[in-house]
Amino acid sequence: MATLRGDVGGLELENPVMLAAGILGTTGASLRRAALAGAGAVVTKSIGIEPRDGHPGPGIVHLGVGLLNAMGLPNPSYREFQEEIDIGRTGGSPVVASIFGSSPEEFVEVAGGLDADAFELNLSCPHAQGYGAEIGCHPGDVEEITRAVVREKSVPVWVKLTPNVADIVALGLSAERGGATAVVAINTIKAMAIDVESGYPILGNRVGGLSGPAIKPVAVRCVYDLHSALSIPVIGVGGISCWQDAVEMIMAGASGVQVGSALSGGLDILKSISNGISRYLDRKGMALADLSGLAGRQR
Ligand code: RRO
Repeated sequence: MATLRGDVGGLELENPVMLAAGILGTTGASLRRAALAGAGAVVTKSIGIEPRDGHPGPGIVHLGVGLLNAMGLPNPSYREFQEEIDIGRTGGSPVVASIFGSSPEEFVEVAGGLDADAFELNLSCPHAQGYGAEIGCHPGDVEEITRAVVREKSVPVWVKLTPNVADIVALGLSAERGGATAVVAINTIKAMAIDVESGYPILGNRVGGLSGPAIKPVAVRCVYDLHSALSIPVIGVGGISCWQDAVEMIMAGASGVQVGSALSGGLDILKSISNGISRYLDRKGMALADLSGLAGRQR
């Protein structure tokens, strides 16, 4: 079968199919399980300075088209998380620490307090006051925070971008200017669901972020636009639930993909996606590098 080994965002991976942030990334045991199930790299749940319980529940609801969540950045603080990263690493795949903060100083403190194979800066959570997209929608803040973490760490720094803006490319260019190794697109799309019997918003936080199949075309477009404009690699995430979705994201310009919501069907999806990509490459007589950004080269 065609090899999928290669560089993704500054990490040498066995395959480019990764565990996305937020799903199964809360404990070392679940990070390890995802790695053993075939993830080329695993991304942790976003970690910050202080412990947080997150938003009041319900925090997640299955809609017909995907998942709507407003977990609200629950995490034990970076001071309690290194052991989980170390356990996660025993799965044999690189562990990427997703981190958040409200300022460059907070990002630097969290990054400085953790030893991981790479960092993914969460500048895109759509429903956390003072964090995520509230900062990450300002190109100047994205650049400043990225630069601060890049100065602090010698491992790859990825920046996860919000699609909830008119111009995601401007944010990607800011991350690139700040020295990011790669950008990750996209976080969830700001959304809402209402229970029609009671008239109440379903989520405890009222609004949240939509993931799953409904957002894949948005993610593909964002990856395509970013790949066309940036010199650094783009990692694609959003609604990938089968190998065809991954191939499409790679054709849009992704050099790696992350899988999140689809894992609610089990971890086997990770291997099934990477095996599907390999078989597709064999059938087409192509290498992975031929596939990346193919859509932008077709005329
Ligand atoms: O914790 C969350 O509610 C959350 C985060 Br940190 C994120 O980045 N994206 C999302 O949809 N939810």
